[in-house]
Amino acid sequence: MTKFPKDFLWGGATAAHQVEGGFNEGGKGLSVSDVYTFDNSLPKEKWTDQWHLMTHAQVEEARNPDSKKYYPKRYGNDFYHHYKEDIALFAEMGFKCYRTSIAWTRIFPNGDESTPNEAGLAFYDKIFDELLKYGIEPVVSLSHYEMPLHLATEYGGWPNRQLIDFYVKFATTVFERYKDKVKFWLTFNEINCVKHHPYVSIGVIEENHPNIEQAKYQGAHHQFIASALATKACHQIIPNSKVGCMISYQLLIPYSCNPDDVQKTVESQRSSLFFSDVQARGYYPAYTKRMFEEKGVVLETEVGDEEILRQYPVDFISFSYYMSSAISAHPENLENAEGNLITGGIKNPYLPSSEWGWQIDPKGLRIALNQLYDRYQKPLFIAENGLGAVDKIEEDGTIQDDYRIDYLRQHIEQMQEAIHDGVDLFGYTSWGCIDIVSASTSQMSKRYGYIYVDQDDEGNGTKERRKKKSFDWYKNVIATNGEAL
Ligand code: BGP
Repeated sequence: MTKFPKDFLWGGATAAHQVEGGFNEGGKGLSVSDVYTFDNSLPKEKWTDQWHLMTHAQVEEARNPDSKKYYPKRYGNDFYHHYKEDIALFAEMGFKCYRTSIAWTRIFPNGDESTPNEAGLAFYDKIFDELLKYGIEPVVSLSHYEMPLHLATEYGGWPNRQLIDFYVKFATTVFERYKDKVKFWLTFNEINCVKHHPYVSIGVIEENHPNIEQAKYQGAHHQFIASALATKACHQIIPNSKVGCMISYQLLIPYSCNPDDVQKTVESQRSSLFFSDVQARGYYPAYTKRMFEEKGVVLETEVGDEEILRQYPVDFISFSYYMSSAISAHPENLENAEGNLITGGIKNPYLPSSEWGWQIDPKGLRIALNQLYDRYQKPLFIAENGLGAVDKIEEDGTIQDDYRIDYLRQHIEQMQEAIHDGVDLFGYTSWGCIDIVSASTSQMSKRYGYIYVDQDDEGNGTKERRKKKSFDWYKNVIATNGEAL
């Protein structure tokens, strides 16, 4: 079996808003994720609607300190107070890198201040120093669904071009502060998720938004410019830095060989890769014109935008991979097919699903790696991959998460196949290396970690950390550089 490169970056991933807690400590302001509410008691058919909306009413309730509603993202797993213990556990597993994000609102609480919050900067100094003490490389996302709420409510989020300056100010502030500690940076987490999580870039979305597609792509244009300017600044401030884009990648498969299914699948996959196309190639692809016509999008750009995009593309492509989905052009004609509630596609009868309906397709990862490498010819980094599952504590106190080991083993085997195919893959950070709050459902019970955290969906628990069976398994994977699976 093919060996992994000797300096392969094995590690784990989290995000500030899902792991840290301390939402109102150290001068931190509220981000859109701190007020995002999700009612997971609703039937799964209602879940997608919730992802599309974040109303002013929800925001006002969340701002209300006396609100009785529980906002799990604010509490994470309390990494804010447990980071030394947690990073020591990552080091025990032998992590070569650790991916997380800097909460924008710890550095600029409202996002439009002229001077940064020193307490926030000092917090991440401590995190990065702790990581480097063990020789663990930080891989840092600048914005992981964590736009300051103030920029959403007072400026309308990314559709407002002023956000470019606020973001570049934030980026250059942290590049300067951490230039001797961090060299791997990701500009926006899952930048293509604005398609189904518009609150992450637009912020407050009422049901009757005048033109949501225009807002999504105008906001994306400003993010593309911001990403390019951040890439420029990063290379100037941190000479040996590497900047990546980050997309959510679902392999899309035609449900049948009907040419209509094939065409719809090609269009759907391309509409998702549109975001990495612009960031990695440095220009809008030829298919943009027709795609925007069909969506009713007319971009407002400024002189110089094209040049900025062309001059400062990203250095590498990072992506999350959890699942694949089958696409049918005529789902209404399918008698016994079952809809995939998560992706809006069709359930693939050849694949198992997780308890949350995510279709498990390890072979799809090999296809994804080859497709992305063929498309961009830039180094690849898997920034997220993992299995959200309900873990059970046995009588003897152990957690036998063989299902998670199987999931990860199968995906790592496909990474080896892709490397054998010639793909330049330089790192892998499995998602949720420690139990954290789910982004889409706000549940703690959707556990991904090698480390169990005693906390339930309402935030109750001792926060005690406990190694699962997968902890020693992954430790051995890293120790043998992927040979022992
Ligand atoms: C990705 C996000 C991560 C993480 C992951 C798992 O879309 O980038 O933040 O949340 O999905 O999804 P979930 O937490 O909803 O199970």
